[in-house]
Amino acid sequence: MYDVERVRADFPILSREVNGVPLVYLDNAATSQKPAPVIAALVDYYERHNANVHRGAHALAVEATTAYEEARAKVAAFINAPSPENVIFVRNTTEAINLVAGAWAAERLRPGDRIVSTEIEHHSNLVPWQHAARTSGAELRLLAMADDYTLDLSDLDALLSANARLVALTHSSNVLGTITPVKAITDAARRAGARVLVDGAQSVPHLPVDVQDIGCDFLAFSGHKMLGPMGVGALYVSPDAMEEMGPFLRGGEMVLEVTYADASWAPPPMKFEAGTPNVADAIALGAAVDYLGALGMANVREHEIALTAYALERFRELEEAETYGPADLSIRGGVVSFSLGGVHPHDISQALDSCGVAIRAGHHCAMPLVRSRLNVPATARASFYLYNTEAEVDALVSALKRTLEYFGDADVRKPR
Ligand code: 7TS
Repeated sequence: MYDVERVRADFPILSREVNGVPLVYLDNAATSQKPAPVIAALVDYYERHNANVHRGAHALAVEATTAYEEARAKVAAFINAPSPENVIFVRNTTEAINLVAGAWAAERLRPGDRIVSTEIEHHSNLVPWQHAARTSGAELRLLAMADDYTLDLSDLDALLSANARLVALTHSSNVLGTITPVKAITDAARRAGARVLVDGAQSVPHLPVDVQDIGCDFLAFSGHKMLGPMGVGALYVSPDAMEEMGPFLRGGEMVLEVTYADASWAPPPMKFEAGTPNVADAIALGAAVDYLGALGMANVREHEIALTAYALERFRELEEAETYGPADLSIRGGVVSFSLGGVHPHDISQALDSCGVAIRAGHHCAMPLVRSRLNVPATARASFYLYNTEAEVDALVSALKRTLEYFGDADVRKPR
């Protein structure tokens, strides 16, 4: 039985107050809070083991290198990568995707090739492909969002039919919560000879993800959204795709031999980790993965489905509210984006903050989706994680009711 109160006790920040009331943290799609073992791993590293990795023979260097490589193995096991060498440490999802754009796409794409992405991407999985298309002469095409906030797959085969080389799609939308059928899309892409990049920023922290089951070539995710520290994330690369990648950054650590005239590359993953890496944060990400593994990702997912169901039910009491996302909770993550009549999302989030409730308002770095497909300038968004409770959903809904009272009927009943 999942004991959310026991989980909460591991997160020191959850016991603090904001504006004189208990913090209700519902901005987990932006970043997650950190449990004590992750914070302890950071402190332990700097108090006892700090040294640069892969280059010293002294005791601290060996300890730091061992712990860093153990963390890589933990992260690899967490997503069922075939081997730790298939996991490259990066700063975040954004850097992971840019690494693929710089090290794979820049080498492989030719004029007339096609990149397929979707209308529901975060800017991090759209802007790099706009640039890759522009610089290579490839064409960027997007799978559309259907009216039920899922991807419209009716165009998939047509989009894949002409020189598709890469499909880059999110596993779970940070705006809609939509969980996409990555496995089916990967199967179709493989048949068409295209590689597949999955943006796992909102899936790896929230549900079981198995790269070998999906069959994708790349999986990008951020440590800070999965209980780990900021500044570390990971890119999984399949063995086949790894062979097609040149280096991304060049310099120390990623070389085998260097002469004044030339250089050769170290084998992966070192080839892609030039310079001193983010050692402490990678080790603490390993501690986060241990924590998630002990809870069980299927349990985390179940908890979030129950909480999202409860939140959507309570939202029905707010007749002014409109929520955006699939009705089918089996394909929806713990994200509830909403509008509240005519109240601007930024006003909603400020009013909620005065009640201790932290949510995000804006375009959520998915400007085309919010503006052109949802047809609103911004949304308010509550996003849940493994430590949130039904009582916190109640606090959110009460605060929204108070917000509606404050802004008054005239404002909120404006026709949209
Ligand atoms: N992809 C998705 C689906 C995301 O939700 C985010 C961050 C990123 C990529 C980028 O992650 P980063 O760690 O490189 O910044 N999403 C959000 C959000 O929804 N609110 O703040 C950040």
